[in-house]
Amino acid sequence: MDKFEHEYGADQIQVLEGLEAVRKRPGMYIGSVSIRGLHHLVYEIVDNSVDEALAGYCTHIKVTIEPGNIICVEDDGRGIPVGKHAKTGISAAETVYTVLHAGGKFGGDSGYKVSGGLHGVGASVVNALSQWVEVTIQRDGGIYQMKFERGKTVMPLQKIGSSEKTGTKVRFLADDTIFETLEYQYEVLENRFREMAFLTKGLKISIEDLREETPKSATFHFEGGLISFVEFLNKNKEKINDKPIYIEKGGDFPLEIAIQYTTSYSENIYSFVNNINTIEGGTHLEGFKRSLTKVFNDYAKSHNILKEKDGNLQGEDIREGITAVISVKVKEPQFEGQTKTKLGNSEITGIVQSTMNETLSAFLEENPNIAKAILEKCISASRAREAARKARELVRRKNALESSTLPGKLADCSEKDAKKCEVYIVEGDSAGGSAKQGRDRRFQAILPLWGKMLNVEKSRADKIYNNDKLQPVILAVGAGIGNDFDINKIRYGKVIIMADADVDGAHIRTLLLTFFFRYMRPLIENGNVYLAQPPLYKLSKRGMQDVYCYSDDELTQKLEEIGRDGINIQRYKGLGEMNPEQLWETTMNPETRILVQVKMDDAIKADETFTVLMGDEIGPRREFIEKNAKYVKNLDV
Ligand code: 0RA
Repeated sequence: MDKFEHEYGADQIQVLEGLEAVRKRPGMYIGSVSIRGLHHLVYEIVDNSVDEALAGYCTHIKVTIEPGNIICVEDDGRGIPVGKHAKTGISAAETVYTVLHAGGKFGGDSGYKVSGGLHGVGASVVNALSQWVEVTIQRDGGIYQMKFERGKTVMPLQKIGSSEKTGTKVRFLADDTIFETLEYQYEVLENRFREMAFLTKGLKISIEDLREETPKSATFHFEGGLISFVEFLNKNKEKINDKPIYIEKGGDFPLEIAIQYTTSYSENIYSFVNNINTIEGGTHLEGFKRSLTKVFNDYAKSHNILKEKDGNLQGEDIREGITAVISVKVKEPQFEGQTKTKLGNSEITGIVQSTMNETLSAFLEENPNIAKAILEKCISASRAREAARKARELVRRKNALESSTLPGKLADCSEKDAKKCEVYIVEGDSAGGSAKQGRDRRFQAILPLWGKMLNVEKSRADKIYNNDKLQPVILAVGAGIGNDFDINKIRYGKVIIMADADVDGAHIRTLLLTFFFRYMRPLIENGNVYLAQPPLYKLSKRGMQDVYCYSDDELTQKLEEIGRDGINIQRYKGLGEMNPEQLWETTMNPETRILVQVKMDDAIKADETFTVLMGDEIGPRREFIEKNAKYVKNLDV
């Protein structure tokens, strides 16, 4: 044994039991053991360094994905304290890595931890779920190091050299007996670190992926903070106010807001509490919306842009075309909702509202041209909403007159219980025909799509109601759109998009997803939207049953199993090449098909995708589709 005593006292036994509990039920601590949980490990470690940056001591965080999926996170903060912890008798650093929820309990609290929601479970959870962890600290003139295996200390903290620098470096290899995969997705990590850099003005975060021969890397550093964030989100859109409106306030409830209007018709508001994306919104978002509605209405009235008799503009009119990011810091956040991403602290609504009222109304007074341009857009939004309501009524009346409210092209199923029913939305006539013949008509309906797809990003609701291609989708789903959408009225439990595995298929898929995202969002949130996965290859050989492969990896694997002798490989270019039986067997039979559920968690990434795809600039679009033809598979990461 080395000179550093390391005996297990009563406290330590408790510690080991604690980490054993994490290994037994990893999902309780990091959400899941899928790739999402794997990425979470990295966020946990990086969050600790971001806390050090928020405390004002760290300027640069460097993340490296090393060959073999080893993660290295290095910061230039003060270094985790190395002194002995009074109660446990072991170093503070080791305590942080071995005691559940021990982080942030050693004085010098920075105040607002990047914690809460799914985050904030701490370094000890990462330790418990890793094959090994190695922590190197530079501090107090020395270099210190400690090592762990599956949560157990194999080398307690010891001095291994001297250094005048300070900082913390953590390297770890996640446990492959716990996680489904250890293959980190560079793009997912890159997106999260970009977001973190936007949210922490001045902090530099770099990421490098050394797993392949040509390394990938990026560095994010935004002096503009949320202003840069909003400019990034709007980079392919036409702006109404060139410079985002910026609101910042320190004190007990630090608050930062950036707002920029574009000529698009969508509403993109992202909110964060302690750097966590509050996808479900909450009291801070409520305060923001109330203030926005009130300040613009007051300004419009007092400047005679809106007459008293016109009544008020609705919140949704004022939010048309808005891109905004709201970031608040709350000391004891209460997170509610299904995914624990909804802020519950009721006092925050009023605080956000009053802070924003003051700054926003002052801004409008000082910038009358911008105020006028935004209000003109709000007023036409209000007119369009009225027109949409009329169009909707027209559709309803027309439906009431016609015997059936269902679109003519729809081949419906016989089952009446919506939960058991599925509708396949299929592009093109030949695939639609095969699907109609191949389906199980008891519970599977087919809706073929025809004609040119409307670009939903650029269209207001009134046009969408009257679009020939989307109207059948609206009628088939049967639950309305926009604010009228009622998830309880959906006619099918599964809405399945079936498109070719090529660039055009990716395009139609994205257009439909955009439409669902913007106009039937609960359908995605509720998990009703799926993507069918047609096979890419068919392998046939005399005396052997046909084998289908759904990816290139699977093809390689199957070829290895079967051997290449006398084998015929058919590559499917489209759904139309399959006969009804094959389509049923490979893509529609619930026993054998693969369905990918579309998840909406990562709304920012999806919105960016949609914006690039649908936005005004055609150049980046083609390129993007080609690069990301398979992106939809990553929606749930
Ligand atoms: C000084 C005091 C405290 C933490 C740190 C430095 C520190 C921790 C980490 C974790 C990763 N990098 C780091 N750099 C510095 C304790 C502060 C507290 O308990 O609130």
